[in-house]
Amino acid sequence: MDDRTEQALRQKLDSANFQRLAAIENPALHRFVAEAVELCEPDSVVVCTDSDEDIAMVRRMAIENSEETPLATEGHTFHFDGFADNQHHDQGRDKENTRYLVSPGTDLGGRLNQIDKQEGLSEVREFLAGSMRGRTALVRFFCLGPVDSAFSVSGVQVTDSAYVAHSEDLLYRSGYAQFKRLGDSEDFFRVLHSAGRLEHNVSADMDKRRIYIALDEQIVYSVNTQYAGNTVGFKKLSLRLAISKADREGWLAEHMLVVGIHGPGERVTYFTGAFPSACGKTSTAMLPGETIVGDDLAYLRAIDGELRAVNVEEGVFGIIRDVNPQDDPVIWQALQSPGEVIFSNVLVADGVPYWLGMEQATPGEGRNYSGEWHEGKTDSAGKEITLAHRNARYTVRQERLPNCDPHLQDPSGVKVSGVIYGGRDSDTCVPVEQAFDWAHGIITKAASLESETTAATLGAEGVRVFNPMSNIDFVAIPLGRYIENNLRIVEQLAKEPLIFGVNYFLKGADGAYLNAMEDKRVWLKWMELRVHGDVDAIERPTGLIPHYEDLQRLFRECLGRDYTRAAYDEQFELRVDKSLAKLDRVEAIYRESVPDAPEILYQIIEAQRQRLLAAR
Ligand code: SPV
Ligand code: MN
Repeated sequence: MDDRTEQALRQKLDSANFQRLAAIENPALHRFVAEAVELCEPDSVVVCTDSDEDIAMVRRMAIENSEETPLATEGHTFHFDGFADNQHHDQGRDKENTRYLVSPGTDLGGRLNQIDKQEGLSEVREFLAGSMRGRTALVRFFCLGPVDSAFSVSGVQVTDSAYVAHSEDLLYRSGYAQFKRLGDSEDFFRVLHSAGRLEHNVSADMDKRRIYIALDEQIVYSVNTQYAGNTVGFKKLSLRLAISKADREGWLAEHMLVVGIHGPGERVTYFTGAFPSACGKTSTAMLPGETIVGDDLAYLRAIDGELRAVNVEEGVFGIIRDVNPQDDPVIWQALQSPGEVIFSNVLVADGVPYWLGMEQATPGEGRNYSGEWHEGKTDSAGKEITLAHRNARYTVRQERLPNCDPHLQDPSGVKVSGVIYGGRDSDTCVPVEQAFDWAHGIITKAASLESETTAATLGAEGVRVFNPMSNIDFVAIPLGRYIENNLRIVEQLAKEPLIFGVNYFLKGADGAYLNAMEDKRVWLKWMELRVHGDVDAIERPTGLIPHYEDLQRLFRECLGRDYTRAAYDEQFELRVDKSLAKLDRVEAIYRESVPDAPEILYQIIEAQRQRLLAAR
């Protein structure tokens, strides 16, 4: 360690903590921590190892500093994020203020929110300067993906929020031991976070909320926010770093669940699935009777001719709204049982958490993110304050779930046989449809994905937006190149996985959903059978759809209920005009804003257009 670094560290780290950091012989790590400490000026720094005591200490700190408060059930705590009114709050990802720091001459494409590196750095450094005075900085080490595997990526976070660090302990594999094996490699993700000035334990300066990402240096800066999507650096912030790294190294980093679908006999077939936030991803990963590898982030690699996937995480930061015994029995059970769970932005009354859509009686008053809450409470603009936030969340370790897949920690991941893409689409796509082949699927299901916006990001809800691969917010490389990487991964595979499009949100003429939430169980079982060639399909201009009889049998077997021909006809109707309009919209976006879109994209779109016109 150079003198200057050592001097900076010795000022704030006592000898035990200094030794822990020095034991990782990595100059780039030492410099990163030293610079963070010099900039943010915490009173002290605690370096956490992988030990149970350190993890327990972080949890205790979160309670002692009142970022979290215990609930009645053992192990449960709650946390609130900032709230001024329904328009100004800290309870979703802030896309507006999440920017890439780019050097002059670098062009990431017009689509990405970017800022000149010098300008952005000086702004965020100004907000971070002295931000940790009076506080303890925590240094945490994590491994993204299973440890000791071709997929493993190392990450370090410096944060002054014990809630953030505690969340990370539930969500990620410990990585102190892995950092010790890194040698002097500079190839690791770095995240520097400060919650900034606090009022009532929440970030107060929301107007100075910034999340800035330096791709080349693999550093994320996050300040004046606590919402996990803006601060838990190894979630979406590192997904951006991972997409850039994967592009350089020839693999894929995706906003995807990984689930094992249990077919006839002992057969387990693995699928990955990309859905925008709050569009059924976690509940697909948690289907009753199936097993979950991951619910949010996956790394995929071609290994020995197979597409293999791992969960980047080992915990779930899930949307709690609509979790009820009927629709999400596994999660419901975990949220009712003792054991570590963090509830965020729920209503609390007498030590019990409540949320929207839980389908239980809820109290007329209690405490929520707006302070003391009572039914009918409004914000300063006269808008209703709901009892819990629509993007309220729970954080839980996956191994606590009875449906956790045995391959969660498998260093070689699971073999992917099918890939699913789904958005929130009220009027165009059928509930389930197989693509003709990989390229057709990547272009018409993945790269053409559109979805109506939700509460998971700040801003208006219900607006149809273009969201290729459900990854638009995180694609840190030119979009055409990213699509090309997805197209080309199959060149290394002995057999192409099947691609499916799903739509859980189709509505009828009366505006009501045409499907129940549980219907997705049937769609997944059908896909599983398709992978193995156990059922036939009907060819249409947009792909291959199920035969009525197969679905009728699966509805009976999986859900114990009848599925009528009339329901099938309505759900699987070919909406020619809507499908054509979608092709036009998508093509226009590529022509206007994706200069490096591959030519094959236009060819596949045009061929689909011609098939639709012929069908009409
Ligand atoms: C999402 O919004 O897609 C999430 C939660 O999974 S977070 O990205 O952490 O906000
Ligand atoms: Mn997500």
